[in-house]
Amino acid sequence: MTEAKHASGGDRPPRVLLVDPYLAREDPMERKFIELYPSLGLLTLGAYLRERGIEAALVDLTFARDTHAVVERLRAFRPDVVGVHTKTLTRDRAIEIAQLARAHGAYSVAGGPDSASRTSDYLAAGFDAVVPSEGEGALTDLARALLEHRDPGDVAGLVVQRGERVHRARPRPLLRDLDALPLPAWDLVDMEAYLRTWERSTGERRAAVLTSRGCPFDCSWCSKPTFGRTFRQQSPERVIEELRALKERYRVDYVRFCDDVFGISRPWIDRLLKLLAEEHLDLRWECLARVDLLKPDLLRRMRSAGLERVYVGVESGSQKMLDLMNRGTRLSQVERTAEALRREGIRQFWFLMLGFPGETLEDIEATLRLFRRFSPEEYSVSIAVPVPGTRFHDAVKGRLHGRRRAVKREGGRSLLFEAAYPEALYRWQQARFGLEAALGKARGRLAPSVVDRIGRAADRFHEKVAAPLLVGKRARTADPPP
Ligand code: B12
Ligand code: SF4
Repeated sequence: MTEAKHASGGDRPPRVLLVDPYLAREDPMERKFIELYPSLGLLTLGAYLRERGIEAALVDLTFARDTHAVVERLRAFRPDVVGVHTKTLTRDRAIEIAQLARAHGAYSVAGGPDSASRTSDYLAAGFDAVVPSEGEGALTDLARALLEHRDPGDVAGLVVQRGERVHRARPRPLLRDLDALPLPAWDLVDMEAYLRTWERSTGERRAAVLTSRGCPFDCSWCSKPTFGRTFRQQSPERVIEELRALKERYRVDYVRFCDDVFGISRPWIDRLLKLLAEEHLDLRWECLARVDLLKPDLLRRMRSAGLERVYVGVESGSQKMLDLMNRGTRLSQVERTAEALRREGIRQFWFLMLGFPGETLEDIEATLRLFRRFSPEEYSVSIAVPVPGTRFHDAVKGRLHGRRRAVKREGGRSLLFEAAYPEALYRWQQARFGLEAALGKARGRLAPSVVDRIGRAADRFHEKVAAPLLVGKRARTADPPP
């Protein structure tokens, strides 16, 4: 453990510097889908600390060029604790920040999804501690413990290195009442920079809101390192309070609900929609939801309350694959929802996945047919990523490709394990979805016969040339499902 040099006890409050190491300019996906929001986890942590008399500052590297701002803040703010939010994408920078913290005599703690799923790696790489679950209570107690010279290893919810051994303090129960959380401390980041970016690209002032924590479903490939299979939600009244604050303080006119799954409880969403109508907040919004929850009558009411776009995890056009993924959805529900969305004029963004164990070329064709039938306005088709801690990962861990490659090329663009077919086949299939999407958009502008001719020619090329060439010798007929 590093002694926090600045922690002298006495009267002054503890100081915590939070860091978001995400640098948008280095994220290849960001250039494609410009989606910038400050981390709600950090904003809530900051607000929670302040409410308890702890001084909190935040360095948000999203718009930065490098980590210079962290060094400046370390010097000026002289924190007792530096708390870094972690994602796989930002792992190296998070570790660099832990080293900077150490050099400035501050205690470093990591939290967020990546450090939650590989806690000991973060400790070995230089972090003094990791909070692998909910951060509010743990970070508050850690800051106080350091100032009072108590052993951080005794703070519930923390994981620390003790000599050769990774020591897990007793677990901390999750907060029971999310309504008791303060509003996010938006003033800790440059909200105007985010809102201006959105205004430039969409004409709207967009902000993110979270109404729940966790997800009770159990898809085989889903990694839920921080909250596991738990689920808690704020009251609709508390959600309205946050929306009103965003509207009044920042003139926000479009909201992204960032919940893993929005509107899981029907009475909850019914109440929220009623309040939205009564409050006349005049917001447009988007959310991510499941096809089994989006009943047509609900979609109509959501539309009237300002819903513009829904992200849906369609994943596959094959019921067999949905079952293997333990998705818990039926193809008939996908069809019903896609039709209702189109009827209501709500944009649909489909998530699709290729390469999941058990998938054959016929299953991929079924997905493509479904895609062709509904032509969603937006989509993302990724190659299945086996994330550590998931049943999918367990099923393929004996045939993962090298770690360096995995870390460098993660994100659904590369094949990270030995799947049924070679990577080139999946890449080619992704290109077919791209062509299909372009044809979908061309419908209405080009004569239908021309569009169909192009589509059939592409299918023939796939069957006769590409597929036989690309399938190769490695095709696994009996791919064990997770
Ligand atoms: C909303 C969201 C987004 C939004 C907003 C991102 C943002 N700035 O927050 C958008 C769409 C922009 C987005 C983008 C990306 N996202 Co995202 N996103 C989410 C989502 C659905 C919710 C995040 C959230 O707000 N959670 C709620 C808060 C309260 O939880 P939290 O952030 O985990 O924080 C709590 C604890 O983890 C802990 N904690 C967190 N940080 C810290 C730090 C310290 C010091 C401590 C003590 C505790 C602590 O305490 C917090 C409060 O209790 C999660 C899934 C999920 N459920 O977490 C994925 C998720 C975080 N995203 C993910 C990814 C991969 C990305 C992208 C990299 C995608 C890409 N470009 O390829 C980008 C990165 C962008 C960025 N700015 O970092 C992955 C991360 C996986 C990983 N291991 O890295 C997740 C887990 C989804 C998944 N299962 O794959 N994302
Ligand atoms: S994929 Fe979505 S619905 Fe499935 S377990 Fe994960 S968060 Fe829940």
